Amino acid sequence: MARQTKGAGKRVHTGGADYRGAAGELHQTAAGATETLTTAQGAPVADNQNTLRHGARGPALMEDFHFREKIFHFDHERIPERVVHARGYGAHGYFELTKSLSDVTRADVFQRVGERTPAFVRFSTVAGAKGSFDLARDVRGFAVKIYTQEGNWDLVGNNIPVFFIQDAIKFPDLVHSVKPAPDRAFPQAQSAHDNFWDFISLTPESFHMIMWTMSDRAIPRSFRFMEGFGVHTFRFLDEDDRSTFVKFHWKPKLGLQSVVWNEAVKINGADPDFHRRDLWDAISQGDFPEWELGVQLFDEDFAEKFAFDVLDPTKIIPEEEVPVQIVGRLVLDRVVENFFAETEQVAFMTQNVPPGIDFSNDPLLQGRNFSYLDTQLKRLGSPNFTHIPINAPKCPMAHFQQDGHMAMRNPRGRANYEPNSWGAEGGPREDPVRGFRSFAGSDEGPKVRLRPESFADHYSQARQFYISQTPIEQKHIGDALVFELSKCEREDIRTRVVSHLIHIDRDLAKTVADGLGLDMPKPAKPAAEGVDGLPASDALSILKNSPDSFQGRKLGVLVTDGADAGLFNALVAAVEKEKAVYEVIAPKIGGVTLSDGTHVPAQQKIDGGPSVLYDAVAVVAPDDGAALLAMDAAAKDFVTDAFAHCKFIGYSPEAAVLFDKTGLAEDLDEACVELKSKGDAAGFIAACRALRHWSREADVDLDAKA
Ligand code: HDE
Repeated sequence: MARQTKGAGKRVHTGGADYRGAAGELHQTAAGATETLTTAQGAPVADNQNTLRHGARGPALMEDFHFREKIFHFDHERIPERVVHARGYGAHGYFELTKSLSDVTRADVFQRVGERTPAFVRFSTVAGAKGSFDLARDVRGFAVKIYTQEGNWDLVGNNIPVFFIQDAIKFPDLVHSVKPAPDRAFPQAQSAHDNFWDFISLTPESFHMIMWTMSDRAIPRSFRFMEGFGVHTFRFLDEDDRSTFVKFHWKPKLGLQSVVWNEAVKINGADPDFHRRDLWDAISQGDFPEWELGVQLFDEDFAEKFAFDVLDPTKIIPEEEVPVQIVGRLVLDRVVENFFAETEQVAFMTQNVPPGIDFSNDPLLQGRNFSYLDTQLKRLGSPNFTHIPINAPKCPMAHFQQDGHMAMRNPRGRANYEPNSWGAEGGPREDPVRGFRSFAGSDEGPKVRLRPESFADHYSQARQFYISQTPIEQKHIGDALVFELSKCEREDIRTRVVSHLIHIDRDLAKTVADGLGLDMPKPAKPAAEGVDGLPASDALSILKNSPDSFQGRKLGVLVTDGADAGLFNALVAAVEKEKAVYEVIAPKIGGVTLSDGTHVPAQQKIDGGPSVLYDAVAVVAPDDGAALLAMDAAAKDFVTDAFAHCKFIGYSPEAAVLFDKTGLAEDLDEACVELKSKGDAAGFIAACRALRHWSREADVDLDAKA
């Protein structure tokens, strides 16, 4: 006290009790609270605003255990993010069996039709860090944990059915190449750079997957509108341990949909959380995302006959050759209570399979079976990560594992070993009948490091994927390759990529070479002669599997004061009838007053709600409102972007001035729908079921003229 110079002894402006008493503010914010704040040890806290000090302006005191505990805990809040798939978003739900598979597997989850088994799903991007944006051009993780009555089954899949590499030993190289370069630490969450394409162009087995990642599959509109795949060939085992090969597919109930690249780039700025917000909103609004589980079942004979090796994870089995049978559905109906506890701490592991499901010899899967357990120890810090509620099985568990960091469960009683002679009190025993049994494979051969010959055809299925796409989808693949390679500084890398594309499709290779201003190189030397004439497979195209429905999609309605109430209300009614949603975008977030005097709150101010956030847009404004919009840069972007991204645009007649001001008036097409009266609203929303007016792209993109 003696050394204080300012305010010494006054006790009015900084002292805990006096301050709170004087300001009264804290008492107000505490109003309604029913719980007392405590330390982690349970001691009630009297003052959470000020550290304990020797005098109001004096040094802090070590004995302030509340302060020290709080800061200590804060300092340790972070755990290592996932090395890959760091950015992700999860939700709870259930798996419901719709067709029994008891003839091919004894897995308990596939026995009883109608039974629901709890599930947790985490979607993710691969390359970016935890804080990166959602609309990176990237593979999406689609990891499902099903809490079966015979242990957790984790199907740790992606939204693309093949992978870049054939052997797990290449995974660190692949991931290093796509992640930020070690010297400069950029670029983040992007594959458009030298290191990635250097590795790819030297790894021809990656080219099938490259076709997928350069397609619109890599920029999905929503997690809800993408497929999921188990990728590898797995095995089902029946009661007698007879094996059937199986590939797993998740098919979205609302169909497939992606965005376009220019849109993705802008969404990342406008709403970096676009995908997680979409999932959160849909589930919170009761519009529960749903997928069907499909299985492709085949035997050794088929595997022998099939043109490719079923153990090669860079290959699919076309649905035309082995149909996908639908056997269940996955519904996400509950958001997490706490992101960290659930989504961040969830530990998926390919090796989590219940009795009746087993691995194949796919060398990627075999490597993954080591990696996922190993990584959990690093991230979660204790072998007891299965004690965390999100990872704990929901069936009875009994084993002799004990102790370790953060142990929540330990063996009861005296016996912590087995065999023992303590009888019924001696703990659990093995069960050869119900227990997990592995497929009795009889593999043999020399000890070698050798890629099988049967893995050597790298281009035929890439070509099959490419020819299965609609022309606009093929154009997007070409555009994506040109974009990505134009970000590579080294011309030899660009050239080397094109030298592989020649084997996939000559026209595609030519388009990319032209787009880059390159001469056509010589073709790369293929590792094997390809299979000629694989037929197109419609299942591989997004647009051939479009839903023809606006359900689950979002309309953005840009309005100003005085907007026609009848038209606005008719639009809202049509959207709701379609089971879609809408957002109001207005000059002020406070909203607008419609022509009939009703007040409509806005969800977005114009600058915060660009049209890239919506599947279709409408502009409803009277003369003066439209004139206001026509001078506003963000409102003009709203329309020009919607137009450039081939979206359906509805507009009240007065709003046509926006097209004049943006130079689009001459170019309007049938997907720009004038809404003369409320009677036109339903027709406009019905037209939106096409989702995009793709033929417009030819008029708005220089690359389409090439
Ligand atoms: Fe993963 N992968 N992976 N991966 N993977 C991880 O596990 C790995 C691969 C996939 O939401 C890690 O818990 C290796 C294919 C998803 O938590 C790690 C190889 C497929 C997720 C790991 C692969 C996947 C991961 C990082 C090559 C699709 C996110 C954190 C052999 C079938 C799961 C973690 C979640 C995560 C290793 C290849 C899907 C490091 C070694 C192929 C969806 O263990």
